[in-house]
Amino acid sequence: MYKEDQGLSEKRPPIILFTGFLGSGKTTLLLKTIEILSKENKKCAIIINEIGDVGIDNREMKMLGYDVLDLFGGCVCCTMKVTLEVTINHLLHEYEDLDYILFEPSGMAQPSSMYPAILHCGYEDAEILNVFIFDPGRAYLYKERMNKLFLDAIDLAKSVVVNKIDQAPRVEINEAVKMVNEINPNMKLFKMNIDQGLSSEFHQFLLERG
Ligand SMILES: Nc1nc2c(ncn2[C@@H]2O[C@H](COP(=O)(O)OP(=O)(O)OP(=O)(O)O)[C@@H](O)[C@H]2O)c(=O)[nH]1
Ligand SMILES: [Mg+2]
Repeated sequence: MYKEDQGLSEKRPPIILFTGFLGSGKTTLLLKTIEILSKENKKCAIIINEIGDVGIDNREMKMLGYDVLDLFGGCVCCTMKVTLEVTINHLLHEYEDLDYILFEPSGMAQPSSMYPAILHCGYEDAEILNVFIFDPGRAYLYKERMNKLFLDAIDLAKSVVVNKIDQAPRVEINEAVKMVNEINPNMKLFKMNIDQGLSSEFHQFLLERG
């Protein structure tokens, strides 16, 4: 009712959700993504768990014209659902001309736990661009110790970025690709060294979803 009152029912900025386990490269990808999007004159808002954690300088980001909303208190999955919902609603009502919302949940958060809050803001699954960042050097860990978490995360992902290909031996990269393809053949897969920049295919993928 609130949304209709505000006349905001039609266009919502897609949410790009950067999921992936600790240290996989989420923040690096988020930062490169806003760089690309802002060059295309897209207006982005970023939601992250704790600014200090990810090394984003709030003042610097604000000077560049980005909105950084800090969800204090750590893990979104267990304690921050209400806050996430409030934050997204706030963005939708305060900034009507947003092109994208970028969100990096904590590396400990189960991606599926983010969905209820986002869907509650009126989003549909198709508007949530869930990008899972996968460090192939950790494939053994996902396979043996975190299988359930991994299956859920890949199953929900619209895209998987197999990252750090500069570090991983080819056999590990191939194994990582095989693992994700077996779980979710519908997602779009990219192999990248995010530190060096984003591939033009990924760039295109982002803009197509805008
Ligand atoms: N060699 C290499 N290092 C990378 C690549 N992408 C990211 N890194 C490095 O990996 C480290 C972790 O990257 P982050 O982007 O902070 O990872 P994160 O997933 O946000 O980490 P948490 O938020 O702590 O879970 C940083 O030192 C990055 O510079 C890559 O493609 N190759
Ligand atoms: Mg991070």
